[in-house]
Amino acid sequence: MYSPGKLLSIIIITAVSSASLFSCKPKSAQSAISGDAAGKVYVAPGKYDEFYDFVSGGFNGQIGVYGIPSGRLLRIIPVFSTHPESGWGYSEETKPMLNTSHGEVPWDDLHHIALSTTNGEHDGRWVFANGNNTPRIARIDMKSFRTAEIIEIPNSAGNHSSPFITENTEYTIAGTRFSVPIQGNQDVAINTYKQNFKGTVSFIKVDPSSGRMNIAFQILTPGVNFDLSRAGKKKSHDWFFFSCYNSEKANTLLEVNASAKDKDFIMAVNWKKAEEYAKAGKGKMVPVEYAHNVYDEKTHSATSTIEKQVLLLDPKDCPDMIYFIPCPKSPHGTDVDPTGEYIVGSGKLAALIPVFSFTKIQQAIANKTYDGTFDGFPVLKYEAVLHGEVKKPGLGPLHTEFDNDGNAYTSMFVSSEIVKWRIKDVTVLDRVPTYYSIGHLSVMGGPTTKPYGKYMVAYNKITKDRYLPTGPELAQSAQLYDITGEKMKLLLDFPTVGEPHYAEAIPASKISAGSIKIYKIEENAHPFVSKGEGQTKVERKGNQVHVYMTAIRSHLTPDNIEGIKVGDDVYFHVTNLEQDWDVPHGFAIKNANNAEVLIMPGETQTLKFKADKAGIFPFYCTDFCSALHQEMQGYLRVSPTGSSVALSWGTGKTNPTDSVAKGATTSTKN
Ligand code: K7E
Ligand code: CUA
Repeated sequence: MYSPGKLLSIIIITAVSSASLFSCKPKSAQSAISGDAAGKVYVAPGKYDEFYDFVSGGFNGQIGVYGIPSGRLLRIIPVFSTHPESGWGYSEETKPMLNTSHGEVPWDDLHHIALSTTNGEHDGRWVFANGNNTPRIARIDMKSFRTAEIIEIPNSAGNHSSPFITENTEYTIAGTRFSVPIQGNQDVAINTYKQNFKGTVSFIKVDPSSGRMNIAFQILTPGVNFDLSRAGKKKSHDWFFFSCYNSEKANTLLEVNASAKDKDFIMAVNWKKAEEYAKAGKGKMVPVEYAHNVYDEKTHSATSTIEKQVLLLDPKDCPDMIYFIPCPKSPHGTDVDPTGEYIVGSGKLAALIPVFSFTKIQQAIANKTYDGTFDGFPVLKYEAVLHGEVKKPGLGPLHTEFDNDGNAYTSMFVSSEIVKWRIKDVTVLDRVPTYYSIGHLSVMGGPTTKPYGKYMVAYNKITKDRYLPTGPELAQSAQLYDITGEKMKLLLDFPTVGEPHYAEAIPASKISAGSIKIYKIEENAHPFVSKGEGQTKVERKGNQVHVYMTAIRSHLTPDNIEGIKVGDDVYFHVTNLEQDWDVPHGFAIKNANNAEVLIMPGETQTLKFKADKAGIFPFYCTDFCSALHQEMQGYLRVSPTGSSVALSWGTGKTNPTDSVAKGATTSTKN
């Protein structure tokens, strides 16, 4: 408890210190652009970009895909948020993807991207992304640019230090930003934090051929806040590093109370050892509930399964698995260089950047060069594991990326700049302003064992005067830099969708050739598919009506449907019969409490419509697919409950009610 006087002084200190935490504007706001900048980012009409950049959308819950160096937005991939443009989360097939142990959660806060790697290099297969709020990890297929799987993380809250991956994508991981009561009675007083709140880090196994995720094990940890993490590489392959703040274990006014200590920690986990302990039966299966949602490209449908248990390792039973490394002042990013030897901790409030040596960490462990314990875990002696400190780098270091020449690039939130420094002798080489308040940054291939370098992108938190005003909210922004020379050079500003956090770019050549163009209609195993207009029909099952519909330029079959009654649920199962690239059809119906569905060639998607009033309800194709797209339309007749209008349907007949319940379909020719 604080005395009123002390509390007041804390508040004053907070006010003063937070003022300095707000970013300061770089002095020369109009940046020096060299004459050749435009040429370096110009991608001529009809030409392709060199890199795909997968950019987190933050609070929009999606991923934006941009071309680099042009900064052109190529695609938005819906992940944790419903997306009316494509019907993601609105179609019957995709609704299960957003299911959780708490039912449908149609939004999340997506911060981090991890592209799958083999031997530490991009393999062009999957993109992993985290949902912060309702802990989840998604896997996106780079062939289809679609979310293929979402797994909920139990025993977790605020899944922020996620979904970083090991070198061969053996695991993707999830660490709790919020510690919470884990297992047992969770209805406890918040001020019992120190006794009752714990963290966990989860290791999610990724099947090497299918990409399927499964929670292999979780590790119970002290009740700190895990912020970020990175796997080791090469010599440090077996290790994972998690930055944590709030080692004070405060549960209120963290702004002050979690900044009390001079140092927090990076937690080093020997995951190989953890794997062995798990295999040796050291863990305990504990009851949980979490959703595991998988999208099947053959049935064009997702399933959601609620899983009931998870393997929890208590480090008390698993010696030599976890060590704590002191790290100044609430570290945010913890980043591992391409050689795997250096681990960079970025203390948000620190005036220097510590660089730790993996070799020294191993020596300190072997020699037990400890500096006491934290919650019973050995704390390695700071000086013993330190490679060096980058002195006076700037204010508010957040994240570090690397090139292939032994240099590191650290984003400085408070002083709004990127600082380039040499790892070998921790010497600052160059600095460039960012506009403004940079969060993450991304060097092409920066987190791999062989960074491509060439470009670096800053993802900024504030844009202020960089774009035309658009009311109270301004464009989110990224900035592209040329890093081929000794000096970093600003090339381009480009707005992004949502709030960008981490992003990762991959050479276009690693993905573009494998990109799916169509789904083969003969492989369509959707239970309500119509593989030709001859298979279209309308079936009533109680008050459910299933419309087996097809779409092909430029008509829907059937396009006249009668015999629907108020109170019916009508399911439009629309199959796109096209087998040409880039010919989707859309489907929407007047007054549906729903979005459209957008159906790719060869695919089936279902829109549910509740018939709640009698009348005529027009439907149409929403995607301008041909010269006669505007004619791609039809009518649904809804009659009062108990009406005797028979179920009938067809396309190309003037009076479908003539064809009674058998529903002889007369289609126009293919
Ligand atoms: Cu934006 Cu990675 Cu959530 Cu730093 S975190 S900025
Ligand atoms: Cu099909 Cu427009």
